Amino acid sequence: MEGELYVRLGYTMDALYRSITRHLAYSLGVVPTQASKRDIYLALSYSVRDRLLEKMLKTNQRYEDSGAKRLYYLSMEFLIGRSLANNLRAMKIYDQVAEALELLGTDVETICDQERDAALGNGGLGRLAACFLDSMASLDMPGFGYGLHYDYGLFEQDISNGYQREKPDSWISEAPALQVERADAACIVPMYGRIEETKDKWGRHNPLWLGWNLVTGVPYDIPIAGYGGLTVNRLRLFAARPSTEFDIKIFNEGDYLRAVEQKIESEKISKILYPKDSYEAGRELRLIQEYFLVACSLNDIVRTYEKDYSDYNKFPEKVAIQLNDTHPALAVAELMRILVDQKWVPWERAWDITNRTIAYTNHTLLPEALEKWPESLLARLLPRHLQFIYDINQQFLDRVVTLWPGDVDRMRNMSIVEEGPPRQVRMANLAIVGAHSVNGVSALHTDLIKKSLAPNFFEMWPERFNNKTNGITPRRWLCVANPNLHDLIEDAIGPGFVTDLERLRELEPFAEDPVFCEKFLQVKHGNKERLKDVIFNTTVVEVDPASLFDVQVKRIHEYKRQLMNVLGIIWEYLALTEDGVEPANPKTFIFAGKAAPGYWAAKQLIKLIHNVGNTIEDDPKARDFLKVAFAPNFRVTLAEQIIPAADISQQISTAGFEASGTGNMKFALNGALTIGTMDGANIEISQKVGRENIYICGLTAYEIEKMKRAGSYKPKAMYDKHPMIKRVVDSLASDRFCPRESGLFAWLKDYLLADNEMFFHLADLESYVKTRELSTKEYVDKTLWAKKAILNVARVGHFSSDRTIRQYADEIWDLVPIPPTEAEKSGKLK
Ligand code: GPK
Repeated sequence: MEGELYVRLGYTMDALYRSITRHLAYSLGVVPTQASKRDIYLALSYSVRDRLLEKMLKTNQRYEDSGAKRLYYLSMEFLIGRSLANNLRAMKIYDQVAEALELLGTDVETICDQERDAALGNGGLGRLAACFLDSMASLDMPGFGYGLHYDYGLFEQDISNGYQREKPDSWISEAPALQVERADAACIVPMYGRIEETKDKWGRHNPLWLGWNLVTGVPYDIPIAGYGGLTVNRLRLFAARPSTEFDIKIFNEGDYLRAVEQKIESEKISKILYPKDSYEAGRELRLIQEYFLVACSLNDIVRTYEKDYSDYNKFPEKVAIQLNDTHPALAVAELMRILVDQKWVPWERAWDITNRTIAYTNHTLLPEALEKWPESLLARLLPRHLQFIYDINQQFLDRVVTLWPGDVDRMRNMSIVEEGPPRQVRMANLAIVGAHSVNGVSALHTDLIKKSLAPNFFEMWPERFNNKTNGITPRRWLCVANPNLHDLIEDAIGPGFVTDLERLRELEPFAEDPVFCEKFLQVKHGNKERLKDVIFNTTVVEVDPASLFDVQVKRIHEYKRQLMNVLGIIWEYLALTEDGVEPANPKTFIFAGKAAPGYWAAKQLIKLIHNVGNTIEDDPKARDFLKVAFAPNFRVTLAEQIIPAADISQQISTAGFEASGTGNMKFALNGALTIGTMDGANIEISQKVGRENIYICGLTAYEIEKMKRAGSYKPKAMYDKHPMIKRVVDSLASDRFCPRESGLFAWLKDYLLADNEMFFHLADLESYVKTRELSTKEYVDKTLWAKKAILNVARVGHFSSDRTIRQYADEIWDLVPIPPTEAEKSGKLK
């Protein structure tokens, strides 16, 4: 039956071949024999896009017919990476395409390798959004992403003499093969202007927002294929363009230059992704971006709703809006403004609708990442929204006063507007007050939200707070990234686990099967060989696949403690070269990650990693046992190459700081063992895989918090007491790792020994180093290692983003799947 269906769908090798050659001729204007790899990549992408768009239209029709509720995921970031191979796997045409490409004298891997990453995100938060889109489509759920169509994604990282250099990432050239422009669905966004206080014909207070500037939002749709290829949802990204109406007016007034200036100003809005994973205080353009996303999205959502309904009573039953962090929190004010000012819904009723529609996910407790915008900026940019924020706040504080009369501290603490100077609007408070659900992203993180971030809100609305532990899509992080492991598992337990990841449990007995263990280790070795080439081609460092690959890849941030990893490496280096203690197995430390361009300490760490690596490489006593490689330009595609090759996954954040982590899940799914602190989702991972199959070290969040409060962390005392800690820290203060750049790392000694050192590096160092030693020792016993790694794979199914999305759908969104009809399944639908 499958064969016949493929004919109807145009998914056979023949049909795909014809489609590729047609696109070569008619979309690109080249003859097949003269086509470059890039041409073939584009022609294939267009062929895939044709088929996805067809399914997207059918999916949309199915949703419309069902009248089902829809979920809109508002996010400033969607870190998609490459799409082609992922789509070929989802549509199950990878093999047919491979054959068709052979006829064109090339191969599918080479062609997929032509694609550049869509890096429309910084890290975890953006990649989570991309995994969620994949899961919603794979679960046949009407869930759609809304984001910004940045011209420039996250910067590209070059390394020069160990220092990070940033280069712009012009993603836009890649976009046409992935998306369709939907000029028909463009919208107009007002900003700036003033309020005129008027009265309506009944004499009621009627403020008018006048004199605004207009910007046009042009949507681009990227099809998101669910696994199996029948449900295709869309990610809608808005680009800012000058409003033609406004333009024409100025042109007509004869002010040509001002009109052109205006045009350039408007287009700035979607020009670039801000490269910081916490927000940029006071950056006006960033606030404009956030508002632009919210305004375009809500316009679209309301328009879609109005196709079927003439009043707003059913809005919360047909629409759910999830805010990915506070970046789109202005949605609370914008939805109120639309309902009250444009749809004439009474304020109280509008508030009820808004609250029942919107839900908010918090992703961090870091104080510097909590968004606050100056009231003066909002007054200028969004005067009408600010009025709604005041009204919401007034109403809310009235309730607080009734519940806790006279508790001024509590009021000050909970107020959406923070007393100045300068007075600021707290976006987290706005989101918590405006949403019916507030969720954290791991059990520990949610607990800390309740206890330390927002205890007063939790006391007021305990039922509002809930946990949704993050997950990752097994389609990308297993099928695409590690096809050989996928095939090995499928041989063992049969198909179906890719959409039902808990079924990996069936692998458990194979952990005792020597033949399976041997094959498992072979797959890992193959992946390490593949990574060896990637590293050699980008760094000229030659790594040995027989060594233990110990990997830490993620944003460079003090709380993630790449520095503690380096201290561990120096410890092992000194032990080896000065005390003659060899590691149980040769080790390769692999790092990758970007530092925010303005984050000095993070950039110094990149330099330190390089210099420590060079010192070791120059030392004949050390170089056969230890090696350090920093792979430049970390991105989704590099993660897909590194993670399947890892033996050890380092997840060593200061407990209480990493909200969840998702890299930890990707590594475990690919059979790496975790060295980790009791932070974020590491805790839940350890519960699932079993304490004996993970290396846990360091203080707990509770212990850290206690020491902080008591002021009892005394790193200098630890340095004085522990000779090895002293040697490691002193080596940094010396020029040992910077012989040609004297004094470069001296600051690190002061940093590490300061009583107010926020991230407790030295407090965890000894426990960490011991744990590393144990893991290296156990690595030597291949049978033991394979068993533990396989048990990690077998028991990590819980962390599929399918599970996460089901929980969001059941517990927050009230969203149900709308599966393909029989006609869609047979491909007979016209
Ligand atoms: C959290 F607040 C933020 C942010 O601005 N960017 C970002 O990537 C991450 N995050 C957390 O740091 C991770 O612990 C978490 O797994 C991820 O968001 C997804 O929830």
